[in-house]
Amino acid sequence: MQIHKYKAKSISDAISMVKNELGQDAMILSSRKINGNASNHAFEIAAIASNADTLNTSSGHYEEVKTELTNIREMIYILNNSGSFVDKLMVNPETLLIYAKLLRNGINDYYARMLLEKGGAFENSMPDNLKAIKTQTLKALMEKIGIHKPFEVTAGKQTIAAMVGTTGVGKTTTIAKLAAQLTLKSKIKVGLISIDSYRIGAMEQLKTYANILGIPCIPAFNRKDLIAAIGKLKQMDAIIIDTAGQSQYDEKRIEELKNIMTDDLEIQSHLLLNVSTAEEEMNKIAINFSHLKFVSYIFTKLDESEKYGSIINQLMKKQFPISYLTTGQNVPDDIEQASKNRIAKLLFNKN
Ligand SMILES: Nc1nc2c(ncn2[C@@H]2O[C@H](COP(=O)(O)OP(=O)(O)OP(=O)(O)O)[C@@H](O)[C@H]2O)c(=O)[nH]1
Ligand SMILES: [Mg+2]
Repeated sequence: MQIHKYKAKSISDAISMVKNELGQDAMILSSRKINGNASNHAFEIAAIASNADTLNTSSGHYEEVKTELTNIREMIYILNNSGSFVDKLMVNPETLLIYAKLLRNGINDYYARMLLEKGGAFENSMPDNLKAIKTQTLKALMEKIGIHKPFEVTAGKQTIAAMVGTTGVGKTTTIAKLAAQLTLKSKIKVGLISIDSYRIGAMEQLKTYANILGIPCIPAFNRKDLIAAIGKLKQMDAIIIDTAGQSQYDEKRIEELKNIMTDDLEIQSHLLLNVSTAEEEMNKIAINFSHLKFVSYIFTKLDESEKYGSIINQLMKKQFPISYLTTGQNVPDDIEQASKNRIAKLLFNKN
């Protein structure tokens, strides 16, 4: 396998030289800036031709090379389609790897650029190595996102939380996980209320969990019932309210729920979002459910996705913090209190 080296004034020129001489599928092994002078960058790329001779080693190695090749194609695509942003990326060429990783993770292009910018990745003073750029980008992310802890009990003050969201997003299961963890681990007294007059059996699901835990569970079909149920549970440290799943487009039903959980009851709603929901749809859900004045996001079903960009995109919008992440169907284990470190890992797609 022969390694060829190419030097050029810009990385795009160097890549063109590689493509011309070694073909479209040439594999780039490394790229580096060889002149620190800001006004006169020079780049060196090391590459090999991608013919069968170079790939006839073990199948493990072949797979590795194939992945690398896909990544290189993706980077060439990014370079060809980023307009003047390419110049910024090339101040520290390692930035390109991070940028590609963010986009692959489903991070919105706008936020990917913003985080890199805020992290100083385009500054000449930034050391051109992956670790330094990643650390700064993560720092930029951490400054942008907020964490909420709904059940940090302040002495004498009762917490009333409600889980709201679209059908099947995981509201009832999440309540069961939370009720179990709060009751068993945190020794917090929890009572449950179910506002679901739409689905036969909805109450039964919640009641089953409540019976196992030995905690109260009360149905409520209207505002009067809800006030009475809250009254019955006034000795509890926390009340968690389950609500019927709503379509984000069914404004009438969202309004109905708002008329049951009126502001004076001081209920803190949390909006559950499935991580696999497309960004545009997630935006609509957040906007339409905002009538319920939710105070945090709970992202569900992380175990069913390989990309977590949707979480970062939603949190970067900065309106609401995140409280929990759910990672599977097991009650009570598959739930985690969100933390900045956990979200930081998700940025680079580590679950
Ligand atoms: N894989 C996975 N499944 C989950 C998770 N959370 C909930 N589920 C599953 O999603 C399905 C729906 O969960 P529910 O808790 O009934 O959802 P819901 O939001 O209460 O549904 P409605 O009351 O019908 O609106 C069930 O099969 C749950 O086991 C999760 O984090 N990961
Ligand atoms: Mg439910």
